[in-house]
Amino acid sequence: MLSRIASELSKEGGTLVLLHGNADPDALASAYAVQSSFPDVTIGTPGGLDRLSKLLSAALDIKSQDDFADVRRTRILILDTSGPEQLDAKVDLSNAIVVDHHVKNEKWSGAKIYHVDDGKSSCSEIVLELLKAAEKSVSREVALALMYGILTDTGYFKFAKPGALIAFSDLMALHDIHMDEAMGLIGVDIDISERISQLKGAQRLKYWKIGDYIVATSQGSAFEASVCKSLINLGADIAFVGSQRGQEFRISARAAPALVRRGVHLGKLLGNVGSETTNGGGGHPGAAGITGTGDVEAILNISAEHAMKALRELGSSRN
Ligand SMILES: [Mn+2]
Repeated sequence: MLSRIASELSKEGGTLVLLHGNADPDALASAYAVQSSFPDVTIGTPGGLDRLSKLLSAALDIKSQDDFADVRRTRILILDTSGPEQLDAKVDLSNAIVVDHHVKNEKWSGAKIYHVDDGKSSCSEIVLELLKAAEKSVSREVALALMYGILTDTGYFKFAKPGALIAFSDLMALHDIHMDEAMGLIGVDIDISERISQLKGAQRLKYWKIGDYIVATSQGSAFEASVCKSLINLGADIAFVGSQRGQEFRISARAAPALVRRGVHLGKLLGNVGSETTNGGGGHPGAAGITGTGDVEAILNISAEHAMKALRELGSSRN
């Protein structure tokens, strides 16, 4: 299948690569590797690039375009996109090659070629195999991009399948790329005002111990979600960070992933706090928020009470 895709991409007329909306580094790295290896490849991003992809594109000077209406190419190659609804563009599937690592999706069955390998942690690994099948050499820049795609799609190897580590180590060895270079490819420096908010959040921290668990609250004036994450990194299991603006308050909440796996749902929890206090709360299991009118300290305390009750019901032991 991969050698058939390689021979299609080598034919005349060029290829328009399309990526899912808010394209992530795995998608962009995959497209860049194809662009560097096959003739006349344009990268189209109908739904734009996400924050990290913008940094990756700046770091490696990867050219892509949101608007490709004027681009005339013989074939379309869709990468890293789990379904047509993720594409933000209408395409003629009968002329499209789809390469993906998500679960097989019947909606792609109309494609000219559909290569899906959900045994892979990233699309970058599949594209690396494609380049090998086509006997293309992998430049240092392409290697770095694919490594970054693998890193970000596996949560820095936390969710990596064995193949991701093998592909990554092959790329390291190929160009003598060290781990710190691959990991530091994108400078995600946190702005000083955000770091000061995190430090102030730690300064104003209150916490409660419930068995083996810790619930923390804090107050600030900005970056509530980022302060929450830093409190979780400091050791809290659940963190609530709020700010007051006149009569209005805003609170962000985060829970450690292990607690989410045990059934804690902060979105529901803050939904309950909201209906008790006639404010609007909700969100995901591990990340939620509540906004409204009232005293932020009072709402933080009520939220912490709810969290402590949830933890007691869970049983106080981590195991
Ligand atoms: Mn991916």
